[in-house]
Amino acid sequence: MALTTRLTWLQEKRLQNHFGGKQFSLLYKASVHEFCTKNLFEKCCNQGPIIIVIYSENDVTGAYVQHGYQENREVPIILFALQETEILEYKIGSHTPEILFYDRYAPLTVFNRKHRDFKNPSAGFWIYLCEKVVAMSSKVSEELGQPQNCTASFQECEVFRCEDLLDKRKQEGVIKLRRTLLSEMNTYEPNQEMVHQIRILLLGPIGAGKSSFINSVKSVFRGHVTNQALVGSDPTGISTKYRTYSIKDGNGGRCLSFILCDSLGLSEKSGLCVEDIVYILKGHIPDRYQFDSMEPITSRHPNYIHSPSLKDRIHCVAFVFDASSVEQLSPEMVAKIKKIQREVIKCVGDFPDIYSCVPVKLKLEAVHRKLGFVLSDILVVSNYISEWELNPLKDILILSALRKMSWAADDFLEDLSH
Ligand SMILES: Nc1nc2c(ncn2[C@@H]2O[C@H](COP(=O)(O)OP(=O)(O)OP(=O)(O)O)[C@@H](O)[C@H]2O)c(=O)[nH]1
Ligand SMILES: [Mg+2]
Repeated sequence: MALTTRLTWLQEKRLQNHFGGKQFSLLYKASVHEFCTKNLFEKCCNQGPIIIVIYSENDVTGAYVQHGYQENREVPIILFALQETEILEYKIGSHTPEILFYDRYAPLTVFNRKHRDFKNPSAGFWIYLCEKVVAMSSKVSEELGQPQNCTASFQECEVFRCEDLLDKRKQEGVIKLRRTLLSEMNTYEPNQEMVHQIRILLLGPIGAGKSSFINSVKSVFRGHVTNQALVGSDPTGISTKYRTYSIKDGNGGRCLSFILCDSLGLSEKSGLCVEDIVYILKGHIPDRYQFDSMEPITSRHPNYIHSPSLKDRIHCVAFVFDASSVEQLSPEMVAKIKKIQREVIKCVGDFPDIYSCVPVKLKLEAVHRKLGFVLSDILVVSNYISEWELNPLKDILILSALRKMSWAADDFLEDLSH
């Protein structure tokens, strides 16, 4: 299921303005990541300020955690209720954000300790994530305009990272850089004029964000958020066909000089087979080819490209990883990726591989440690997944990644021409 918020556009804008002009990025959604506090804290730890939103039948309530969730650190928490015309709030002072959550599976002693530790018991606001119940003390109910001693079941819980909007000077700088990058990629022409368009293949584990990256690139050039490639979460992979996407300048404009190629995700047991990767790299696999994770393509396939030319080949490979789970890649997956990397080097040459991840700087080190690639080749992007509008900062990351990929393809073409 795609990670999209339940907040309406208006609700999101009102909350963003209320908490000082923030930008929201959805980190956790209970119906996707399970109603489980462990998952919630894993996704939301060290992300800076966060906002927790609880959706009950008639109400939207929640908590704004100004300094974010850091394990066992006390931070100011503001409870809120989103009303028709206003947002009611109640500051409960400094607490560890864990104080808000009670997991059914936590031993009773933890629950008791939590309540005893709560310095201001009148400020009670408890989210029973597993049971989908939110409870408030009478003081909180009163302050938030809720029925007295309110205990309500809820359907959804979402947590967003809240980023500060930039001041005017920085904003202008970002917009200028975005314009420069956009024009650079709009006018980009492959090195050596050996091909008209470079082909960039995205590889990575199932659910890493390959198709979302393609949608993000398309959105940047189209000028509004668009979702052509199917995205979502499915253990066996959402994208099962080989798809090549041309990128157009604006709506229906000319095709730009790069094609992004999407494939079936990698997985320990099934997923994309290494043999098929070699066929893709050499240009034998046609657009819309339906992968079979048990058997690679053969030359008997009706659309098999028998004599691929340079334009059909892959000129750059970008590995995509989800930064929130890159540390948990299994040894089998790491071994598979390293094997693929060796194949890529054999077929495409020894040019830098590009790694795209969501924006958590520390993660770069983790990817570097785990897979052994040069830090400068690891790029950070944040895809358009639940946004309503384009964001120049996101665009800069996406365009910079694309620019680096085009440089890598140029290096490859230059190598061939010597
Ligand atoms: N928070 C966050 N979530 C993302 C980002 N990019 C993708 N996602 C989410 O990750 C999930 C998988 O994204 P996809 O783009 O379908 O991933 P994929 O690699 O194409 O997956 P398969 O086709 O199944 O192999 C979706 O729920 C996306 O909303 C991102 O930059 N940030
Ligand atoms: Mg996909």
